[in-house]
Amino acid sequence: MAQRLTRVRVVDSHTGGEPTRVIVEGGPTLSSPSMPSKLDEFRRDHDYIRHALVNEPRGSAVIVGALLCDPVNPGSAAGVIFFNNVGYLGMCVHGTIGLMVTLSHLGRIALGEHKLDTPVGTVTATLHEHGEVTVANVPSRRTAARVPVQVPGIGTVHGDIAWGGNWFFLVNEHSFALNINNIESLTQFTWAIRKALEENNIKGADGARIDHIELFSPSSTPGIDSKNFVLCPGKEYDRSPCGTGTSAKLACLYEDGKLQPGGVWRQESIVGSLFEGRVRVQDGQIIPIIKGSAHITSEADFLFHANDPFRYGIPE
Ligand code: PYC
Repeated sequence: MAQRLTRVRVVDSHTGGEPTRVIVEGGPTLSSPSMPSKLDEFRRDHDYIRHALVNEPRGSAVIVGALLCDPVNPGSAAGVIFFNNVGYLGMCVHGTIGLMVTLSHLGRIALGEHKLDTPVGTVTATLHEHGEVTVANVPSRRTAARVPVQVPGIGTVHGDIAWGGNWFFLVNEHSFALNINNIESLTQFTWAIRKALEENNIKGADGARIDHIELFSPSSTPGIDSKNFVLCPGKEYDRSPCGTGTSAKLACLYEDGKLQPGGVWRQESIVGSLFEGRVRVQDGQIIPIIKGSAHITSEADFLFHANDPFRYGIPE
């Protein structure tokens, strides 16, 4: 393989325990005119960079990467494409919170509102003091309620299908304790649901694959509305409450008449971190508003030596 990369600078952060790795120097320049076509270009021409940055030996299955690119809409500060161990995300709220705190750490943005273009729409992120960020996400919606799916070895599981910037299957009725000591069984259960959705051809709108599975239970902490466990596309679980998953949840709550504009939904993650969610209804669309915070964990230069057989990651 010809050497294509020599040095890439990244800044790492975590949002409620979920890591984000932002490429701040040395990444590819994408020349396509729209965000979906920039994503296609990244996937087609530079997928090895995704693989090299988030997978072993430099990364791990839990890391979400972010590539900054030129904005496509006048008034937007930047474009951003999020990626993970197996591919690309439509939108990522924990990643947006991490990105904002990273840009502030680098002195590239000031406190206040900034628009960011993503492959699935433009979001508005507001940087507050002390690493807090509010994200007005893409319009979210539920496309089907209480859909039954036959899960081998388990039986019928019911879930809502909703969009929050990625596609989610949201399950309220199950017998699992949402507890950090129970990660292995939660992963097996949600992975079995994910496979059953595929085998039964249960999809999001326009035949989209449902690649995130979300379980809910009441929280044991007073004042917190719910605790979740979210399985991400690459079989890792989200350490944060998952902002796009919380957006999908907010859309379901609004549709069920359980959350009105002005109300607050406090969503706890499986590791105990918190997002605060609200909805705004604009032109008949549900806009989820998610608030969380991020912390910078490192700055690094990744090196790609021509004699390193694993310089672009361990081949899949
Ligand atoms: O916060 O939207 C999110 C997210 C998606 C996947 C991991 N985190």
